[in-house]
Amino acid sequence: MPGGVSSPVRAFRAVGGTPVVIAAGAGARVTDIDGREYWDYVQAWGPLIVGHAHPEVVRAVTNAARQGLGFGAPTPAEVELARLIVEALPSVARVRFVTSGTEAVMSALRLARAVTGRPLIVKFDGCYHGHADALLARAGSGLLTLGLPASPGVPAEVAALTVTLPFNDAESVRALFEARGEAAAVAIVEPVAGNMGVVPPAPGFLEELRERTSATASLLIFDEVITGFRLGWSGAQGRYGITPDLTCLGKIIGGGLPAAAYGGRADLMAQVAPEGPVYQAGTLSGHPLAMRAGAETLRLLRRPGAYERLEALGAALEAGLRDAAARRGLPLTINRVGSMLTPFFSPGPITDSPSAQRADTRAYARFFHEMLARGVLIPPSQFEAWFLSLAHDEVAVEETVRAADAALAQV
Ligand code: KE4
Repeated sequence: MPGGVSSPVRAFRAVGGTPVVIAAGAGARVTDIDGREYWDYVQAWGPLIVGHAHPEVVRAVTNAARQGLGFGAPTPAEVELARLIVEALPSVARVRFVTSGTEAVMSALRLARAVTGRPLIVKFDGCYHGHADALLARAGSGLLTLGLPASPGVPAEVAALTVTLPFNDAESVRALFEARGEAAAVAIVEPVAGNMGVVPPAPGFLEELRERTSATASLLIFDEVITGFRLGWSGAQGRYGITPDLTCLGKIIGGGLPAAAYGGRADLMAQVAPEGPVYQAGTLSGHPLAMRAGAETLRLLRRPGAYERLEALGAALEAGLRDAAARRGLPLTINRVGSMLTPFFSPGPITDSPSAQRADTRAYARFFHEMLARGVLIPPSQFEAWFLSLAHDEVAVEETVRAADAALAQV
């Protein structure tokens, strides 16, 4: 197994040391194979918003497993989850399930290129949308120049069809769409960035993107793989009042099991095979156990007060970390939206990838290990989001802040 892991970030390369190997999770805590317990802010990178091994989710999945482990056929569970998603997201009239966020984004981009007949993809520096070739492209020398491969194995011809703009830069959006809007199939954005660390949209940024894509008959994709059902029942699009043409979902909708989806306008989704000509398929798409885990998770999130609770826990953790850093006289900039946050080791402000990149990653690495030693597992990278769940409580936050206060003294 390259790096000894199934996904690079788990290898602790950004913070050094040997990755912890997790044996079990329960609520807001995980236990490693040596029996050490941690408050968990990785939360499997976002899906476990109701906590690890929630009894109602485990019971539902166990019962479903007794009925079989997949059929490659329509099942009631996928219809149930589809209905919940369509109910929650007014912009999503129809939805197709796939197995990973990468697959959701890859499929949505193919659909956008098919329905517009255009080749160009616009993405934003610091946003991550999975590892499809078209999205492993980085900005060329100038804003309007061709993209360059961001990984070996991505042909230059493919990267050249992806333009990367600065996140939160409405002026670059206006300039790009003025110059090349007629060739743009789609713009894709994390409406709240989570993959450069948490960076909220600047006022007017998402609005400019919506206006420019509409004005040039390009499509707008919101990649809500992280923010979907994280930032509210209607995700970031509900929180910021922007209606995308297509939305990509993942993580929370599978409740920790492999499930993702893309969906949106009925006229666009009608182009997806077998109804339309745009081909996309998947052996494990709509897997009944993942559908069941997702439906139970969303049902728990739909209960009154769930998002208020997540907001209160996020605010308490942010305040505690901020106070601890102030006591130590350390420059910590905390970006938070709801129950996702990132403390940057930087005076800030952190509003885009260049400013995020200026954070002191060595300080973060030392902080990471000091926290680990005190029983708190935070993401092993400065450029990821910490997640709170409904299983976290005031005790978890107090113990985390106490650990951070001691850890910061060692940074
Ligand atoms: P997956 O293919 O990993 O299921 O989803 C890709 C993806 C798409 N869009 C957004 C906004 C995402 O954050 C992701 C994946 N997120 C990373 C961590 N930020 C997953 C962790 C990993 O790569 O191991």
